[in-house]
Amino acid sequence: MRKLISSSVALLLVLALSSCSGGGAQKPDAGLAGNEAASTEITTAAPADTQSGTPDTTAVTEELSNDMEENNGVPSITEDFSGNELIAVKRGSAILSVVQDDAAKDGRALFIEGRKESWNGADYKAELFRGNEIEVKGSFRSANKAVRVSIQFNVRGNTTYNMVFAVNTNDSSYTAGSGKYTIPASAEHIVVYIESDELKDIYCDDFSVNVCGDYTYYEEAAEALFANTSEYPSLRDTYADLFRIGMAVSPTILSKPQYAELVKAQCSSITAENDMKPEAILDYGTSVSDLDKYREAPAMKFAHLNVELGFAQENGMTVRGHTLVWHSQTPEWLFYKDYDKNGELADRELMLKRMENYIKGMMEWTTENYPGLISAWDVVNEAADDNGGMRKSLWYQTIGEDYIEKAFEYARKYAPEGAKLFYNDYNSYQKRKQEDILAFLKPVAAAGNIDGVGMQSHIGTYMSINEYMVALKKYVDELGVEIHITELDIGADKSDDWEEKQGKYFSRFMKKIIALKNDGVPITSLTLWGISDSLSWKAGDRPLVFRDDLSRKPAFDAMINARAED
Ligand code: 9MR
Repeated sequence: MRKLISSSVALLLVLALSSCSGGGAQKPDAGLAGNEAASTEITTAAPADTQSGTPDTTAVTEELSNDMEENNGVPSITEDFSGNELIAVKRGSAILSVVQDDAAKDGRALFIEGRKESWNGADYKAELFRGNEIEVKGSFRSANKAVRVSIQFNVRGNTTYNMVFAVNTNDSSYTAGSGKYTIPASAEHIVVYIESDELKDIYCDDFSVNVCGDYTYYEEAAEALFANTSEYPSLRDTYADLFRIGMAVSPTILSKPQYAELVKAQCSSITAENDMKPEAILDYGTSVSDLDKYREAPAMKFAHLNVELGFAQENGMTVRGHTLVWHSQTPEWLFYKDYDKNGELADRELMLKRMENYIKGMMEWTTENYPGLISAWDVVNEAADDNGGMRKSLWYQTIGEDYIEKAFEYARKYAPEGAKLFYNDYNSYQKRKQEDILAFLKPVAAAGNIDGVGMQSHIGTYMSINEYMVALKKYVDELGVEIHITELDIGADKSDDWEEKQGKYFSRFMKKIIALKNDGVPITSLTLWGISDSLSWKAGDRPLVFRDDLSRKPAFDAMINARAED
């Protein structure tokens, strides 16, 4: 038997068949009130405009319906590639075929070639699995270091991408992997797909998607309702006498009244989650159109910034300018002499000019159009290498190890009065990483060119709060700077009472922050990296303070209540 749920909650049958090991009782109405236990992640891999468009859900319904008839009404995708028919369809530029492959179990495998972007690969349409926990399995061989199986779907008009599992691959033999994932009942256009960060070919054998536990059939996506947030206490007001409260936002978020109202009520600061990064600002077409004009000063585009900066201005908020000099989300062409990745890297002098002109351009445009709005700039982001020392980024390779000093020197030169200059990094509470950061920031501090350290704080309930607080204070003591907590999210564990545990952790974390502030440690801003769990870049860890329907998690109440006792 199976259970049918349409958006009006008409239901039929419940099914006993469990095709996924470890499957337990389901939450059939998860998501009807928008309170999905979703675990989604917006990956960095695919710019929104290059993701494959809306999947053809009619086709999947037919394909899977046939399969369901043979499987007591439970959808199931199983491909061993023994025939020539494929359930998989190409994703992006990938080309799919079934090939003979001696390394494969039955000598045949799916071959994925022609991949031009990391998200290119093979799609499996998975609409009928809506609202259910699924288990995905597959075996892969590839010269890429790893192959990932991910899921994509839309909820409330936002597309989310999340990893289901990844396997480390090698070119000679197959490596099997599997992962489970609970798809929200309000999800639409659901696709499970094979991808890889590297672009080499991928072989896949024995791919399957099965339901864990009892199957519930959702005829259509459950309506994704929002909670009424208008009566919530305000973080902005609660912390007004201590520090600013911010959130990372995007134009999509701000275009939806429910999100925008919440941001207005809760925040005194925002950070553009992606729009102020070099890849959003630099204009390749114009830069290469006239090399004589743009060689030293790459062309820049700003119009899109009006959404986020305009919103902040209208609502009396400040903005953290994130970020100027970063190894990531900075187009590679910027580092080549003629902006041509097949040509020579630019030399130090040329890159210094480009860096200076880029920083100047950002400061000038924002000051002219939004005077006084940007309260802080993340001048350099993530320059410390996870394995120690400085990251050998293209900035480092082209300019040398004083590129950080230079970036701050230029930032100071062009920053308007009052705009603070920050270094921003993740895991910056870890001892070894902190030593590296302090080492390269000391000359910057000595030159008087840095005002603050941003502790990103993508953490989890495993982290030692004490270690974090000691590190925070050390930045202040050794560099004479102020502190912004710039990207706070606290991943939850997988236990049944994860929300309560996470709430308690938020409570302990915030109480310590408040205590430090009350002791005179200059913590001047705290920004949450997003609004609701499914929209977080780390959605699988459900790290934020609002659920997807914007109902408040214990973490939100913990942030409010932490002030009651100080
Ligand atoms: O949240 C951002 C996500 O939407 C982007 O895809 C990703 C790309 O790198 O960047 C995320 O934000 C990062 C921030 O800019 C710097 N610190 C780490 C954040 C999470 O990856």
